[in-house]
Amino acid sequence: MSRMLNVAAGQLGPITRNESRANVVKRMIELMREAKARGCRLVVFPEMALSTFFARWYMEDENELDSYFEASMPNKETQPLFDEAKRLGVGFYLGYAELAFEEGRKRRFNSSVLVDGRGQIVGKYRKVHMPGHIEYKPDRAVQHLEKRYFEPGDLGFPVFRSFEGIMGMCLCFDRRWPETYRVMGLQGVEMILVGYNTPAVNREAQEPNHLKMFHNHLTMQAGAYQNGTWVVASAKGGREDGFDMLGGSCIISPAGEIVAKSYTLEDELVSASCDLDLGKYIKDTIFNFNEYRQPEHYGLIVEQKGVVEPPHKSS
Ligand code: CDT
Repeated sequence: MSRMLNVAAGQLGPITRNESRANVVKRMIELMREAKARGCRLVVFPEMALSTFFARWYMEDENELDSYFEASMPNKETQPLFDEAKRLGVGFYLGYAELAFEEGRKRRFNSSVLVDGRGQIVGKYRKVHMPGHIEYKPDRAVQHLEKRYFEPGDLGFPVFRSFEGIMGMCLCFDRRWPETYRVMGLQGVEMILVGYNTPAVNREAQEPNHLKMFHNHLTMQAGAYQNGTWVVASAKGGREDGFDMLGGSCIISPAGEIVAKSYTLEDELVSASCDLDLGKYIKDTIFNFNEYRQPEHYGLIVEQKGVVEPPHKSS
């Protein structure tokens, strides 16, 4: 049986603060229809795809904050996406802000779901690596309050048998961490789906802005190659409420090469025909985990969180 999977990254241009979810969903449905016309069976949308990137604003009003969250998935506003998936036979990955009522309390996660071509949820992921800060920082040109608004995910990095392959998910900042890919790599992942919201301008770090795109692709290409997996990455792009978002959506082969890339900062479908068996030669040779990994030497990775430098030699 062929294991070719035509996939697409459904990049979204800016979503303004006052844009309705209904309108964003309409834009996504347009991309799903284009994906169908190109023979794709899966479309990957960005992180928090239903709204502006609200973590750039400090909010104290809980009702205002809740207005960006989904208390169920699907819900009235996102149901048309699920209906369209079923109608077209085109699945999707959707990043969204999740409001959960668990352990007797309100919990907020930065989440994604994978939906198959029957409109059924195959799996859910909750973002593990949470960037930014908790308190308002008056010295910062732009706030990044994900740590305030979301708990770190509690589901780990599960993979799912779907689309005739082994699919995994992560979200934005997760893509910069090798652990993200390796935990899924150890479960035989064949395609990792990632949505992201990355500011195009680095206002905090002292580095040239062009490095933003370089690091975006560098980390994902390395993760793909070192685990012999496809990576399908979907960005938010363009000037959103006065802030430039990076774009740069792409599809990366298990050899680490970008095989398709966005050329605008707007709604744009980036597609490729992916052989899910392509990663096998990498998994069987250079990154044959069973043959070459030495986990007995990797203890520090899970035992220790931050850097512990060796003591200075006393003279
Ligand atoms: N949304 C998100 O995770 N953005 C991060 C910003 C990191 S810098 C605070 C990213 O990796 O793009």
